[in-house]
Amino acid sequence: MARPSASTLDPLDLYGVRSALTDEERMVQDSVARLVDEKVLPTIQKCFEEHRFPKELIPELAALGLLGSSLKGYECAGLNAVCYGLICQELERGDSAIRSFVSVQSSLCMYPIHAFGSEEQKRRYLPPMARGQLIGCFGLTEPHGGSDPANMKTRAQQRGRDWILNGSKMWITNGAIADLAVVWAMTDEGIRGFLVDKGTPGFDATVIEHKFSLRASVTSALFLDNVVVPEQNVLPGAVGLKGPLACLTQARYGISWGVIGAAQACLAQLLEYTRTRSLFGRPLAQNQSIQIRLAEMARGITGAQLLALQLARLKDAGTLQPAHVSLAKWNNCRMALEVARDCRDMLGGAGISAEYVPIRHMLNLESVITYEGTETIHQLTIGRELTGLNAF
Ligand code: TGC
Ligand code: FAD
Repeated sequence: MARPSASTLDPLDLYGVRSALTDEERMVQDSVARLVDEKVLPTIQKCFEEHRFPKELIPELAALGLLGSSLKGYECAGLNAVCYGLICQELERGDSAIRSFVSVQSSLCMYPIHAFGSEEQKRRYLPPMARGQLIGCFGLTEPHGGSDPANMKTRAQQRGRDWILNGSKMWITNGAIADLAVVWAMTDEGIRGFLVDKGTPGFDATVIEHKFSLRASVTSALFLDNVVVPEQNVLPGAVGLKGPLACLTQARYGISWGVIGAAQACLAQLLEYTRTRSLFGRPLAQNQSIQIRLAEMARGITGAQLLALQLARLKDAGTLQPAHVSLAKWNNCRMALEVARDCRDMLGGAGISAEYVPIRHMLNLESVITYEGTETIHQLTIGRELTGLNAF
């Protein structure tokens, strides 16, 4: 017989991580959650089906201060690392595409300008980017192999006070809707970052169609054919692979939190489904094997939450290392993907229907576990940290 649970625990937050948050952090989480409930969830499945990024959300994201939210000055909100994590978590509860948009704008475009840009570049680009009036994209990956960006073929050669860029970039989020591309190119001194404005002659961005994943996000290829970039558009503070990798650390941090939201969305729907669906004369949720699978999900989500919270503490303390982020990105993406896949399975045939969220999250997470460093790249980063031996 079913025994009603006396538990007051939140199934999506078993260890009460929310109670460890400050009032400000809770307020940020609640305001983003409201935006997701009211503006993202009602339309996102249709956007996914139509292969369309909901550009109309950009002013709403900007109005809440979600673009460049952890940067200080230049009209940015200057929030702490926990807040940035919670923003990503709530947005990805809606869809990875929305979190991707905010990750790219904040961590991959505004961050390098803030960290490595001249004062003039910061003043020119950051305020309109925070307002959502200027959209950025980040071009690091190339068609011949994204895992090894040190081997990039895109070249920048100095000619007087200008630089001439030639090459191509692949799988670039926001590419075709961006007003600005942060393009990383090899120079005689090493890799450098270039701010390429939309409309610069020789620069083109084309949409990659027919994706099965992140269908509500714009993914593009970038082409650079003798593109002239003035010296004033070169990031002065970044020379070498360290520059783009530092941006990836910021974005991977956000992903480590974000994917928790996707897993929570799947589990929430599954708990309801297994409670109300009756098979063999009892609720599906009253079978041991189903409960074990649900418990596994709660274990995964709880572990990921605690990991993310400690990651935030390290980030705010200024002691965050790339290996910390690699462990969290690997663990949390793997956890979320497995939760989404298992939820899809427990929904039976309904699991392939657009009426339920797990299949959309599952398909999105196939990208999330690949981009910002594949699972293997993060495992090898931890391996290198543990052994001191480079296996790349
Ligand atoms: P390696 O010798 O390890 O490093 C070169 C220099 O960089 C430093 N470094 C880092 N700095 C900051 N953050 C990190 N995460 C860093 N990792 C390394 C390192 O200390 C060194 O500094 P120095 O002073 O000695 O020069 O370089 P490697 O060539 O061996 O490569 C290492 C490896 C494989 C880990 C790196 O290439 C890598 O991470 N590959 C994966 C590439 C990747 O993640 N691409 C992502 C593209 S962007 C994207 O996917 C956006 S999706 C956005 C969305 O829609 O949300
Ligand atoms: P490859 O590097 O060719 O890897 C292929 C396989 O080989 C992988 O399984 C990998 O794990 C494995 N592998 C690689 N090296 C080793 C090794 N040493 N040992 C064992 N196995 C190995 N990039 C950007 O620059 N900007 C963006 O905005 C951006 N957005 C993206 C959006 C989407 C939807 C996607 C799918 C990708 C995006 N990317 C972006 C690119 C992404 O970062 C790359 O896809 C990723 O880094 C992997 O590169 P690759 O696809 O070329 O695969």
